[in-house]
Amino acid sequence: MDKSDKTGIRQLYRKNPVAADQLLWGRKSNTVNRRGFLKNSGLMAMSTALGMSIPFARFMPAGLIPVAFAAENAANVIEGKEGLIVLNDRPVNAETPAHLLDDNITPNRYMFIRNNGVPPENVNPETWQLEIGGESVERPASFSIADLKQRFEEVTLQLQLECGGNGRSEFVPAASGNQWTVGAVGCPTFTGVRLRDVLNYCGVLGDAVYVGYYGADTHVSGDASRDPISRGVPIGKALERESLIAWQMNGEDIPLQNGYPLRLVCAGWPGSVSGKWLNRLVVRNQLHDGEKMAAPSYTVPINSVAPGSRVPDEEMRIIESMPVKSLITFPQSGITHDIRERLIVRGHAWAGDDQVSAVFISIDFGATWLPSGMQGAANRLAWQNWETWAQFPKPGYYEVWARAMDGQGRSQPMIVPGWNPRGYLNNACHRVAVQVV
Ligand SMILES: Nc1nc2c(c(=O)[nH]1)N[C@H]1C(S)=C(S)[C@@H](COP(=O)(O)O)O[C@H]1N2
Ligand SMILES: [Mo]
Repeated sequence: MDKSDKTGIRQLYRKNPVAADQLLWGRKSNTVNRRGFLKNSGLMAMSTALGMSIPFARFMPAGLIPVAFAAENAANVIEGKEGLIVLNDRPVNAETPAHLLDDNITPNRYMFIRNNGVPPENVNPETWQLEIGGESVERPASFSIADLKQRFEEVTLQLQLECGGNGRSEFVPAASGNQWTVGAVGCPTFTGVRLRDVLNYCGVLGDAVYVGYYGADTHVSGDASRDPISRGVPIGKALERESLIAWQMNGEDIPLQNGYPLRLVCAGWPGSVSGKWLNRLVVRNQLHDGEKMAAPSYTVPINSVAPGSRVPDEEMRIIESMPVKSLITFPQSGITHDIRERLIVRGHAWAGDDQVSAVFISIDFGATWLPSGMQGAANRLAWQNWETWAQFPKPGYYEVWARAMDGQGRSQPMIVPGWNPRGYLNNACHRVAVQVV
């Protein structure tokens, strides 16, 4: 293949990013200088492939694959979720392109879908029951949705959910699982009751350490004795004010794929702790032992490991609060922009259980960073919106990068962080391509 074959390079990038990288950047030849930046021949190949010049090329690290070569949108197939990119159809997994996450509150149709099994059919909210049990509950009980509404205070909160595997597609060597890019995240409002009100009503014994969930979805194998997933949170997280048992998303029934008619929402942690189609909660006197609680699921190495390593289960820890991250939701990657105008740049940022303290953007591959304006969260565990603008010195290919910092001063990395066997917790900076003319 020729370096100037843009379509070919895009296809190669999707199939084998490492090979595409090598072809474009000629890593094997001497096109890279000692500091890891490109020399002229590599740059010319890159500009030819892009079809335009790169004004800040001197800051472009070698090995960086221009975000302009990222995958194009595939055809959508999920009813009521138009625009989502389907990564898998059995079980259904679909992510939201970043530019469709521009709303401050994620609309139901743009909430990503991550299913481990097959959602229940013919759900009847009138007869739906939620059982509360487990060895550390004083008075096991069963509630209809009407009981929950009648007995407990109703609360509405905006809550951010992100799949632990969001960003997995960037890990090298590749990690198995859905190849999420950036769109397995959303922040709708949820209406329901506090998990702690329900647990306290039933009585939590002093030895309680964990709350596990079970849902009505079934295993893809069809084997009724197997749960697709049954995870949960430590009792401390369960008893927080923001942990909800919800029956509404954005004031409407929760979409079937997102857990209709009832789901758990424990925001800021991997989405996998927020059980959908919720029909049973267990208060445990030990770490919950449901499906996908054990390593390697939703765990990362306690100590960093070399890419591609095999890591023994006992050297893995369960993921809790998610790391700081941000998304550029405007402009859409790949736009053409008039050099005479300022470009508005905006998006959201979140930091697990923590707050975001600042968001910066760069238009020169990270050489300089400018702080953006930021709003506070609607409530704890909601994402925060930020907005700023950029102005470009001359025509050509640019990337806008965003980098958020949490309340403890921890920043997003510019490149993919610590490799781990299942490809979790990639909170690298989001990048969008802009062609300035
Ligand atoms: N019962 C059940 N709950 C579940 C899942 C599932 O497959 N079954 N997937 C989990 C995972 S891994 C994630 S990331 C979130 C996704 O929520 P969403 O599909 O509403 O975006 O739901 C979690 N809760
Ligand atoms: Mo997930």
